[in-house]
Amino acid sequence: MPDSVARGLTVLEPTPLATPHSAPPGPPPFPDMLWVPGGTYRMGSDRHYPEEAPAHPVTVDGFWMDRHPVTNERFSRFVDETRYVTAAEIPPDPADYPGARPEMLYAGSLVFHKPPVRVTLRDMSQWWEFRRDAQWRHPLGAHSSTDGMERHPVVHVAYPDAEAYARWAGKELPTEAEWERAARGGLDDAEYAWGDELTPGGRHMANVWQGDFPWQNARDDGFERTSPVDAFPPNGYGLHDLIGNVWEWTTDWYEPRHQAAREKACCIPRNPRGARVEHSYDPSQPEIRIPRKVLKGGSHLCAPNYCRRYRPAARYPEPIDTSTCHVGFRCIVRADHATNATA
Ligand SMILES: [Ca+2]
Repeated sequence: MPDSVARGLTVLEPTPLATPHSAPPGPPPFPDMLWVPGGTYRMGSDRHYPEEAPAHPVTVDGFWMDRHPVTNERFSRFVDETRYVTAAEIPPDPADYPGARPEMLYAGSLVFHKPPVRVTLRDMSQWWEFRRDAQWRHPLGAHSSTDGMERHPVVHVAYPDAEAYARWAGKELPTEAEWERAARGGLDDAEYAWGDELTPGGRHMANVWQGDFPWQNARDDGFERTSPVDAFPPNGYGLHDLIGNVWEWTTDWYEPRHQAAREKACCIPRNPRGARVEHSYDPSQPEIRIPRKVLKGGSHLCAPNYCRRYRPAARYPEPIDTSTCHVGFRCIVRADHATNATA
């Protein structure tokens, strides 16, 4: 009998969900991929920024995830083999940007520069500069290179660039729910990927910003800008750098709140895929119809005085055409597709 009886009413018991791949169905499909067990966890947070709320249960199936963000070394191999040209190297079509300033309609990318004095935190143009010579090979502009940064995450990649890489690699990009499941590392109620303290015992667990953003970077964690992808300890699933260093693209369209919590087991979203594309446009720029994806993980520019988004629940909208010096990505392989993958 599937039913239980309470106060004379017949109440249907929820049908147990099939086990969502809690254990890996086989060996990893590629080197440097680790298993993230499927299951139900609380996604989001009610204790921080409003876009993270409400915290709500979701279920995701298990999957393999890259141990760390895609590095310059790996991205270079992709470009060498495919001759791929990234968005930052292609001038934008003016038709897509009505009213855009002419200086923005060139190939290029956004580079952080540290202002020499304290500035208002309400004006991002005080620390973001659109550079016509910035791209993944030249992260700070033409004068810079990635020499010696082979193990740093690739940056200045727009969403289509990340997708193209994933296709080439035989992998996929994660959903927000998958990414957050991975970042929590099994500590589902913790604030951080490693527990409830930002720097347990004074130890820096991720590359973020110490000091007064954006003009004083104390570099207590050892890094002013990006860092090698395994410079900090892994989380409970063995994954490095989900928090800090660079933001990471997910496949979800952004909307400024999570869906309301549905606590009944029958109604918990399974493998949610985010909002609808038409909900993702920036309401403060209605003339620009560039949809926005969810970024996760925070970056080396996240600071306690400005952007405390170095937590698994944190999220940020990014237009799919935008690239910067602090956004990268990593890939996954879902269990269903692993049998088709080749090493
Ligand atoms: Ca740092």
